[in-house]
Amino acid sequence: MQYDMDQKIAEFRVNGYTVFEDLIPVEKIDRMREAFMALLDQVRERETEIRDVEEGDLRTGKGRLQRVHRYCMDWPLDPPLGDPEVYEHPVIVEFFERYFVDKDIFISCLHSNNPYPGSVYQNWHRDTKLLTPNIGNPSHPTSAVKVPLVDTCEENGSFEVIPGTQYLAIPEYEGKYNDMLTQPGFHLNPRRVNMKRGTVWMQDPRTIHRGTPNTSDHARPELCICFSKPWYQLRRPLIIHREHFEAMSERGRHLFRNAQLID
Ligand SMILES: O=C(O)CCC(=O)C(=O)O
Repeated sequence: MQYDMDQKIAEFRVNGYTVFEDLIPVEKIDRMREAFMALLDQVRERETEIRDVEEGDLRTGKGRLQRVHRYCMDWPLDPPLGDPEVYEHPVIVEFFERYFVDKDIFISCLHSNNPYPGSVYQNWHRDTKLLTPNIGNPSHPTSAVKVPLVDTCEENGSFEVIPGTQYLAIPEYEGKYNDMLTQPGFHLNPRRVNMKRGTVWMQDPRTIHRGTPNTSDHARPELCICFSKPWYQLRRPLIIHREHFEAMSERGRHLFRNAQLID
């Protein structure tokens, strides 16, 4: 599949997200889902209380219950999850190098947010603080590629986003978006990010969004890989296993150079 990268970057800048259809073979995604769900189900069995921080071991499920029937999990680079044809996919890396105008980007998170049947709306929110009050920065120093492991749709809790809100920089609004946007009569034009597996999408964390209820009979797992500018300071370190780091290509080691290695 050929992509018009200039157009994708323009879409991302205009809408605060963009979609690359059919980037990853579906068979690969299906193998990843099987491994991912085995780990996520362990988190789900273990984690019965809502908490703020992921707990546990990467290889037996490092995660948490975020909200009712919605689980976050950090995932390990054990195959088939840690696949260079995903995390160093030339299209994904080129996208972020060009968006950040920087060849020295690094991978700063391997995370996921996964609504199970019974999950409810999240509040409208952003995934980052306002860095420059009253100035809508043309770009943000960190952004993510999301890799859905199932087809996503209105029934299984697809992501909902309000395009174009990434440049909002009014300090008085911060932290109040849900109250503002759910007021009766507030006019909104949100979009659901529905896609076939094998498709990936890029999300500017500033764009206002929320998770939606999963009313289907299956979970909606989705990998999140964050890419950042070289100077970006992480709130919590990305942890990966040394054996994976040592087996990576030169490009892979460069992308994961700021990760904390464990044995
Ligand atoms: O993936 C989703 O459905 C929403 C996740 C999200 O917005 C978050 O947890 O910040």
